[in-house]
Amino acid sequence: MKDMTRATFLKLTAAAIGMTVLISVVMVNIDWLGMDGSTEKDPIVTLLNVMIVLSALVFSIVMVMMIYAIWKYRAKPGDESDGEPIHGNTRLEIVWTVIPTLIVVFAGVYSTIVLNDIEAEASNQMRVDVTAQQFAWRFDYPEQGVSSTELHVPVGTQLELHLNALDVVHSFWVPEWAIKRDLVPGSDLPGGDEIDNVVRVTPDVEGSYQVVCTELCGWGHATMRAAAVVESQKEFDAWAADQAKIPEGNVSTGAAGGQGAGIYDNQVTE
Ligand SMILES: [Cu+2]
Repeated sequence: MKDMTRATFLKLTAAAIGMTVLISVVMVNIDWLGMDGSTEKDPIVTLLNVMIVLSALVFSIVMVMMIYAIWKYRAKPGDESDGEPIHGNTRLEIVWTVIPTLIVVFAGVYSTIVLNDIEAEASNQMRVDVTAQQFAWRFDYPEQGVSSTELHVPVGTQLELHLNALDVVHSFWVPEWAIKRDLVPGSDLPGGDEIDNVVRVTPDVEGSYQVVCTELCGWGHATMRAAAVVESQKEFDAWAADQAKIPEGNVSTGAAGGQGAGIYDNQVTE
């Protein structure tokens, strides 16, 4: 470092910035999370992009300095001597402590702001109790008094999903909604309120989606999917009224949903 001229320093800085821009442009333009399906999606994508740029910056600085050092301080042919013993460089150590600290503090504060923002309770909410088990989903609507193996929801309404699992840990994910949360057994038992099992999401694009389990939960894990239908309030009300006619204990499996249900009924649950 001592023998680095100002010109070399500027060249390395330019190389690191150039590499950061190049990586950022490519990575930010990749559609990582697929199509939009919820109001939470946008702030999450923005957060992801900011993190990509920060990561690209750190990666570029490390790569440029490493490649420069490998080239500049390589051993001459036939040089078998040991490297010079080097100890300490206070200024360098302060710099490489302060910069990562600032980056991590910024990332922490920004993530917290985004999380508080997307988890804020809206005035129009609908509660759905989501129950996962090997290898099926069940959705109970306490306000409507109905149950289903398909998740039907009215568009533009904030869902308050209460998650619970009957056997092992599962994970609730609708890719287009960009929200994912584990379902942990025991959430409904005494002391279970210490498990943060409520997740809020506001689907804002009508259409058919899939609830996917993203926690490897057993042999049938890959089949553990359910239909998620985002529809107008009117269509939802009509569906809920239909569901209410089904006799209790006879949960509808629907036309498209619950592919995982029933397939592994004989599977031993451990
Ligand atoms: Cu699962």
